[in-house]
Order: sequence, then C-alpha cells, then structure tokens
Amino acid sequence: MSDLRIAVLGVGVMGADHVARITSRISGARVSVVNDYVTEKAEQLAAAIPDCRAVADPLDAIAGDDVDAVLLASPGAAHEKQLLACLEHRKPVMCEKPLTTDVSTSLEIVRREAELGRSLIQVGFMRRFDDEYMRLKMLLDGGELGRPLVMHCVHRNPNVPSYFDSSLIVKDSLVHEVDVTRFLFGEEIAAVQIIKPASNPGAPEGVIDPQIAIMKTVSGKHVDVELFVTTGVAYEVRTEVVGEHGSAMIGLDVGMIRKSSPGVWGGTITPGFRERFGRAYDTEIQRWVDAVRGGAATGKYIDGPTAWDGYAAAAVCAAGVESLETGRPVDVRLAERP
Ligand code: ISE
Repeated sequence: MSDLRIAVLGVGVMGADHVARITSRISGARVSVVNDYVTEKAEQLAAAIPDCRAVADPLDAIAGDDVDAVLLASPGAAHEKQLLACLEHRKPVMCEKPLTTDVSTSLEIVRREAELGRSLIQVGFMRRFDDEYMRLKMLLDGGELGRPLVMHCVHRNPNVPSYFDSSLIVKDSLVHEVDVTRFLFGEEIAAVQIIKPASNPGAPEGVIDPQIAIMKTVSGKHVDVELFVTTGVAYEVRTEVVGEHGSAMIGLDVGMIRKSSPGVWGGTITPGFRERFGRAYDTEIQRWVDAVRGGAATGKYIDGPTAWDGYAAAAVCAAGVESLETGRPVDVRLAERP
C-alpha cells in the first residue's frame, strides 16, 4: 500500500511539529502539501521535504489530487470552512482543537458528517494517547478502584501567549480536562462552574488566573480543576481519581530523583506541553494514519476522539465561559446525538 499523502494546513508551532513528526517518525505517511497564511513559511517547509508543494489557498490544498487526508493545525476560526471542504471532498481529517469556535457550528459539523454516514473527522485531544492516561483509563475500566467518584486535576502552564484572556483559559486549557473527564468516566458533563480566587499579580492585566473549575457529570461525579497558566515555573498536569476502593494519580513528573551536595534532592519538571505530550502526539498521529489507510476496508477513517467529542467539549466550555461571567454553575445542554 502506498504512503498516505497528507496536507498540513497551518504550520505554526503545532503544524510544524506535525510536519516534522510525519516526515521523520510516522510510518505509512508523508506530507505532500503544506499551507499557511504566511506563504513564505509554507514555501520554506515544502522546499525541505521531497515531493511536497506549498499551496496558497487552503481549499485548493484540501481539493488537491495529491492529498488523501488533511491535518488541520490552522487557527480555530478557519476550521469550520476547512472541515466542510474536507467533508465535501470526502477526505479524512485530523483536526486540532477546537473543532470550531462555537457550539452551533460544531454541531453543524457533527450533523454534516453524520449525513455522509462515514466517520471522517478525528479531533486532536492528544491526552487520550498518553501512556499515563491510557493506564489510568484501563485501571478504571478494569474496576479495581470500584466506581470512580471524584477527580482532582491540576493544569499549570509556565506562561501563555500574549493573546490569552480569561475565557481562553476555559476554551484552550480547561477543554483538555473536559475531554479527559468524558474519556475516563465515559459520560457527559452536566454542569460547570468557574470560581475566581485572588488573581496572580504576575498575570497580564485583566486576565483572571488562577481559576477553579467545578464540573458535575450526568451521574453525579465531581471533578475539580485548578487552572493556573502564568506560574512562571514549568508545565504541570496532574490527575487524581478517587474511587470506592482507592485512588490513582498520574502526572507526577517523577522521572529521575537526584541527590547532590550540599544536601539537596530533586528532579526536573517538563517545560511545556509539547515535551510532556510529545509521545502522545506521535501515537495519536500514527494511529490516525493507520486508521485512514485501513478506512476503505473498515469504513472508519478515525481512531480516537470524534466530531461529537469536539462538539461536547465546546458545549461544556461555552457553559464555563458563561459561569466565568456570573460565577454560578451553568447547566450543559447537549443536542440529540445524530
Ligand atoms: C494549549 O493550547 C494546549 O493545548 C496545552 O495542552 C494546554 O496545556 C495549554 O493550557 C493550552 O494553552
């Protein structure tokens, strides 16, 4: 079987990472087209990859005869149009979060894909492919902790880009804990509340950071999340699940503990999410490539979070943003799943 030819749309930090990963670490695939609104960036990247061309218009890239599948790492605001084009051309697509920038357009994408009767859209919630999250999921599904009741999460970034505002902490950071909750517990989130403790004086003017999110699942499980994106320290993502018969925690960064003179001990903390989840991204993309290559036989062109998962996460985050304004818990109302 020949290599899957992928168009990568958007070659900023994430897109360029994906180009490098597909080119050097993923088997059965190659990058045939790159596109970015900064044309020179795409041209430079394409020049360094055999049989790859830069295309100025993302819709031409999607339509290309030399494109079997698409990886969207473009800005969220461009996703709706690009996803619709992928569906129109029946091209499988891996879409970095968000699916789209609002709940109604996300639902529209879910419906359009359902009308085609084919799973073509995978959403890039990479934590589901991380070894520690996979082990935790297996532990919970195996029933050793009994019924999970509570989850405590920590989500700390050393810093965030200058355009980050209070609502992006919900839509860009909390969204991962939303997906982790739905993934680990296998149920929808019914309500979310955002609490605003005293703000970090080091946070940019007007940005509410840290924030505490409290979520309740449909069956009544409790999830709390500390979101703190301007710690100035390093990247820390921890998850602890408490069940009827015990608890389990991941994300402790306990690689090597070193003891040295004068009487200190310690290790290192991962600097950022690209390092922390580097292997998860590799696994995610390899499994997606394998699923797309086998799609004609199985009728399934994804192996991971679906468009519905993207829509459900958007709905929870929209409720979170509403709570950020009111301070009160906000119910999440999901549409009927098509
Ligand atoms: C960023 O966009 C990510 O997706 C990271 O995984 C997350 O930890 C970070 O908070 C986001 O800003």
